[in-house]
Amino acid sequence: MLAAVAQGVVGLVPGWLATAGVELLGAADIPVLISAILVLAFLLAGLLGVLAARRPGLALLGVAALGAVALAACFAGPPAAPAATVATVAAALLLGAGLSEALLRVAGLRGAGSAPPRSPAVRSREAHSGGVVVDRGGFVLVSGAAAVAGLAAAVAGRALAGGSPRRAAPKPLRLPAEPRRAGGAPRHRTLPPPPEDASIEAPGMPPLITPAEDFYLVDTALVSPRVDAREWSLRVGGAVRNPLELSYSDLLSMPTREADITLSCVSNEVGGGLVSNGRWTGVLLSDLLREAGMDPRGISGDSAQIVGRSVDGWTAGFRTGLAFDGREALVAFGLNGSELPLKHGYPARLVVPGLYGYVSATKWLAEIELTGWDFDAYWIQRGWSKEGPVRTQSRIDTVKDGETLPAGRIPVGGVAWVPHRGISKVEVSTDGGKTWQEARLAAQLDPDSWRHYLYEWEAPPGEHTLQVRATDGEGRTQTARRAPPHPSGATGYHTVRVAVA
Ligand SMILES: Nc1nc2c(c(=O)[nH]1)N[C@H]1C(S)=C(S)[C@@H](COP(=O)(O)O)O[C@H]1N2
Ligand SMILES: [Mo]
Repeated sequence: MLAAVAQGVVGLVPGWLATAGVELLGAADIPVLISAILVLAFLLAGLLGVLAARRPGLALLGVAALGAVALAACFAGPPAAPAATVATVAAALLLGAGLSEALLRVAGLRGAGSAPPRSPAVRSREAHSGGVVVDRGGFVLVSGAAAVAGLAAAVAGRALAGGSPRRAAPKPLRLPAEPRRAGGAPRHRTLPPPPEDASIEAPGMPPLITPAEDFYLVDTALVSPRVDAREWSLRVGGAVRNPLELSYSDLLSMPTREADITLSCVSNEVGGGLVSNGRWTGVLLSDLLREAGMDPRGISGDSAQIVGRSVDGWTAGFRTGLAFDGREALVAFGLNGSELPLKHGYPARLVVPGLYGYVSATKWLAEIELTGWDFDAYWIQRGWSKEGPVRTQSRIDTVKDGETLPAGRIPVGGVAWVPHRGISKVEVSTDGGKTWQEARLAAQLDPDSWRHYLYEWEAPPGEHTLQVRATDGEGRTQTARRAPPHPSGATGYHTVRVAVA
């Protein structure tokens, strides 16, 4: 319920606030929402608190209005069970009322029996208004506590929603049987297991393919939309000659393929964890677009952008040409051999190698619309840059900042990525960037995947500053210039300080 209200509120939060939240908290996602909820809950609770003390009738009206907004938000949003929704809203309102009552008592603003002594100034104001007066401390206490309660409820809501049976391991992906076509290419192209030499084993090294349950998570949905695949359909429309509407089984009956693609978030700080590597199953976006009567020669001003729209109205958009330049842009419905997990976009999502998620990777995909470049999608409206190509990045995983390690051989390794250009070289510095040593690279699984590297460091005692830098498949080394995630992705070298004893 709170999540639905928050969701409703979030849509209304002005871009500067959302962006401020993002810059403050680093992830284009939940933190923004939570800060927005906090601010709003704080303000509303404060206002109602003041009102409750002065004009209890009006405050009740306010609470009723909030209830109405909550109900509206619940029903406006993605499917919710009506009876359960009404019950939760009622329960939440009662709880809220009880809580405010308790808070007001604690703050000494209500209940004559235990009224603490008041300063003369307060008492004179009290005399003026002819009732209980809220002093500044009380205001802050009431609204602060209510805000914290609101946040706790939101977090609990998300945890509860995620903890329900649907969270259970996603089902194995079952594709329709291969139709017999003499000599034809296989309809469902799968990949062999990753070769041994594509991974380097070392303590702290992330697995080459990220398990679905460890895959990073970023979205604006406090609770993942629950989509019934049997009722779901995907529209392909806008400036196309032959608009389509495909059911889930229509989609799985098209030629499918597996692809190893590293997905990352623009909000990822240098060295951060908002990046993962998945083995995706899906239909080539270009196949789908061709089916809809669109081909690379047909791209016009009206069809310059591919916009993905989710069942909950979130949008992301990128240049149409990118679907046709040979990269494996997918409408994906499988991750690591299973159906997409609910929180990663079940039943289908977009994955475009080389683009940050916020411009491309629409989860809970409902519609693909070909439109003009002038349309600004969700995060563009909130001040993030329009194109969103992934920056070349590398991360040290086997050594943690601030660690103390015994002198001797220390494996310094991790991952480097830049879909869709691939990684050709990784270098490690153990003297804060003065000198660089080439690291051993694992075999490249796919240019769209991150690549393991390892440097065996003979570490002498002392304080050391380790750095890593990667060079892409076109020979360009990542920039040392430090930039924050906003507006187009963090740059700079991941730096780790260690003491060797
Ligand atoms: N519907 C929807 N899709 C979305 C988002 C969202 O908020 N809503 N966030 C995007 C962002 S910013 C990123 S980085 C990726 C993250 O995908 P993941 O959570 O599966 O890792 O999803 C993208 N797709
Ligand atoms: Mo993101």
